[in-house]
Amino acid sequence: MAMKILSVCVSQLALLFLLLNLANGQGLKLGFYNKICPQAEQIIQKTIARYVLRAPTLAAPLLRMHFHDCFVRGCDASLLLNSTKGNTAEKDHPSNLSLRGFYIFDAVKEAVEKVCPGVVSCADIVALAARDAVSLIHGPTWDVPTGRRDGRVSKISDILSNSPSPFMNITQLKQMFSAKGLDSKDLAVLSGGHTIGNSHCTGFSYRIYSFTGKGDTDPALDSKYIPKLKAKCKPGDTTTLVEMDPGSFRTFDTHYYSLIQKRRGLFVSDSALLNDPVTNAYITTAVASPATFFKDFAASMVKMGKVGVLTGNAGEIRKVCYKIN
Ligand code: HEM
Ligand SMILES: *[C@@H]1O[C@H](CO)[C@@H](O)[C@H](O)[C@H]1NC(C)=O
Ligand SMILES: *[C@@H]1O[C@H](CO)[C@@H](O)[C@H](O)[C@H]1NC(C)=O
Ligand SMILES: CC(=O)N[C@H]1CO[C@H](CO)[C@@H](O)[C@@H]1O
Repeated sequence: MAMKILSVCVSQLALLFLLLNLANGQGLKLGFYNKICPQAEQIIQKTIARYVLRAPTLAAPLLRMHFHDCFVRGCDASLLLNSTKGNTAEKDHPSNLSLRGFYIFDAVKEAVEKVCPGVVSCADIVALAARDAVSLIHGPTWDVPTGRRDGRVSKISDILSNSPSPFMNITQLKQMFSAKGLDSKDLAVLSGGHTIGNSHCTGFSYRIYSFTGKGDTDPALDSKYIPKLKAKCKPGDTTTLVEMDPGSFRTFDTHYYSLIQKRRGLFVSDSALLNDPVTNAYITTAVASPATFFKDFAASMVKMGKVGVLTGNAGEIRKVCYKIN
């Protein structure tokens, strides 16, 4: 009898551990491919370097891709799946406007498949590519726990409730992040990704032309910055790209945080970091110590890379990244 109770307890404990592990991405480990495809990380790094060294602006979409993948259905490469007859995929949501560089994953996957067919997941490729892209433009580098498996589902309808929008205030942003197990510090740190890359005017033009619908401007923006933004974006412009961190949009640094301090964050969601004690204090920390930001960014990226991952026998290893097997 005692034995029986004990074994029930043990199996329930095992189940509990399993659930906890799924939630924390504990099925991942460093060097998952060391034995089954020892060249994997090097092939990925080389291929990413080939693209990013030729066109450094590609580092930004590669970083952003990992964020968008992880927030919708976990880091399972669902973002890379094409729409099919009867299903519109995440990729085809209007918010994908600036998601570019999907072809890079096709090239990376092809290079990896040649050496180790059917072994390396697209989800791991997305996570490793983000790391490699950031370090190639002089950002931090970090070890990426691997062993993610690829999802088989990608739905446009999952985007709205899972993706933070540039129009969100601090309360909404904190909610979106905490729904993924990420805290206020992670929010402040990962927003630092906006130190590189571009935005379309549509992400912020209401702040300079009609903030409350009355031809007014956002009081949270430095009034001296508004004419500069107006010069770049005419009303209704949906195509022009603006550097999010003007002057250093190709360099991974802490200049993004200096901009926010000057009330020149481009999105409402950037400015919003001033409105919470934790995120506000982090801006000061990052500006004072780039080394601290680099270390924190690495840690938060690893944490984000564990969100909702599929491991073990879940999902599959796709043969090509844009469609399920
Ligand atoms: C906090 C919530 C976030 C919001 C609301 C947000 C929103 C946006 C928006 C609206 C754009 C411009 C898209 C366009 O119009 O072309 C953008 C670009 C970008 N985001 Fe975020 N983002 C967030 C978090 C992140 C995170 C966590 C990362 C990565 C760690 C990231 C990395 C990037 C990068 C690198 C770009 C530039 C992409 C390019 O140049 O192609 N963002 N983001
Ligand atoms: C699917 O996506 C890839 C990019 O990842 C693209 O090259 C391809 O043309 C797309 N369409 C189809 C029908 O495969
Ligand atoms: C944030 O936005 C939500 C939704 O519009 C609103 O209900 C809430 O009051 C806002 N919070 C802050 C702190 O502005
Ligand atoms: C890169 C990419 O997949 N872009 C797609 C984004 O969504 C629109 C539709 O809203 C498609 O036309 C694009 O091809």
